[in-house]
Amino acid sequence: MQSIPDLIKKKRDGEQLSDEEIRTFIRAVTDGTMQESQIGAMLMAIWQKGMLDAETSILTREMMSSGEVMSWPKEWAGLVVDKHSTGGVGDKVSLVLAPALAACGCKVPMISGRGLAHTGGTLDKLETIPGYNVQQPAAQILEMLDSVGCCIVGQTETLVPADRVLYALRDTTSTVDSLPLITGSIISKKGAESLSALVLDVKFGRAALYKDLESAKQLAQSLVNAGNSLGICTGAVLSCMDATIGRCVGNSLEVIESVETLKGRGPDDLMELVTTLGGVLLKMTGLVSDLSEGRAKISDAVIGGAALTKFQTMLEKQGVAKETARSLCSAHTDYHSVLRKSQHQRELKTPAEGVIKDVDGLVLAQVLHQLGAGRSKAGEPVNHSVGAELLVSLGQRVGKGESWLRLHYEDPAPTPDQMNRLQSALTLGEPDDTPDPQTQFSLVRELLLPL
Ligand code: IUR
Repeated sequence: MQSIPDLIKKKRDGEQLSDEEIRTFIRAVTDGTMQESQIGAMLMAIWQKGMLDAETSILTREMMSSGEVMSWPKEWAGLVVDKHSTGGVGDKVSLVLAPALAACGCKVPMISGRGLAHTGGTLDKLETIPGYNVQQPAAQILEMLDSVGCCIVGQTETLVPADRVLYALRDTTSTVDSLPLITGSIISKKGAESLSALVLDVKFGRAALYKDLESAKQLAQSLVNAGNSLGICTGAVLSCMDATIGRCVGNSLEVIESVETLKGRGPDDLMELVTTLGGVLLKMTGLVSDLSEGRAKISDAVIGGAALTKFQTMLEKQGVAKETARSLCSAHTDYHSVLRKSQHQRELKTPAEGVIKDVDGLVLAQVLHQLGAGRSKAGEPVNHSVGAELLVSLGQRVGKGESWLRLHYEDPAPTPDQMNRLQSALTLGEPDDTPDPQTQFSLVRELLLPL
């Protein structure tokens, strides 16, 4: 067998690694026999020389097999589905989509992550609900899928241990943004969920990992190839991540907007994403015959209240007191009787009359991060109540001095410089501008569906 330095040299020199060599690499990472310096060198060689699709598929499979792989009852064959998003601002899709899919007959073992840098994480959002426990044993996950159809939980210690080692070292060796390494990391974890179908929400735009549509498409294709190579029916949706998804950013506020959406009062852009991603999954499972039927079925589950009922039951199963879950999900609730409200709010005003042309989601997210809504290092606490509500819509005509953003903050209070930055996120067009509704308000740009 080749030594680890030989494997590093081979990739460093731009050669293709064999299946056996990739297996040796991942085993040595998992069993701790590969030194951190060697792992770092291999990561950098992969970052620089890349991998062929065939290598990426084997890397993904070996990473998946480095730990436990879940198994499901035979009767669920074809029905076990999940979604992964490459990360956004105000991205609360999972909170609505998981229960909507459950209401349509799917089994959704959603394993989610925490926020890092300017992007939010589903687990942080759900933890704003008192009692919600993201850490669930395998037996409870099985029970929840059986009785409710969905759960939203954190990564367990036993799933894909190789990724924990590689991800931490990618962070310290500047090798995060490598197509094969991102692909292996994301898809191995989905493979360990033993999914029937997977949809990827691959974002592009100023608040996304990849800024332009073309590079996001390359990532989408790489993820789709790796998913399909594991036998998961995999599709991707390319969606724009320039502004915010919906009107709320920040953990507590995003839970409120998600529950409002489950009550049929959600913003159009969020509903577009939920129905498209869900529609693609329903089509891939064969529960519907085409995408438009899938979209309609998801929309009915949300608007008709079936998804809200699933959400309420999921909360109870994951540790939320019955009374709290019922209060959150009742038609006319005071959300802040359940979710903590920030101590302070301040409204920002429009500097002139005009049309709302643009809101820079990245700037909003960066300032909110500085005010405590996000974390810079894994494990740091976040302030759940810090956030912002957009009070206007793109394309809306406004007068001078109208409130366009409500900032929710605690300690630290925003500095004058941070207030200026927030204000700079707004771009006003001339009062007689007429924006094209199709290009301005639709987030979904392209679909990459299996044949
Ligand atoms: N999310 C993951 O699970 N893995 C990655 O490499 C990235 C995001 I970037």
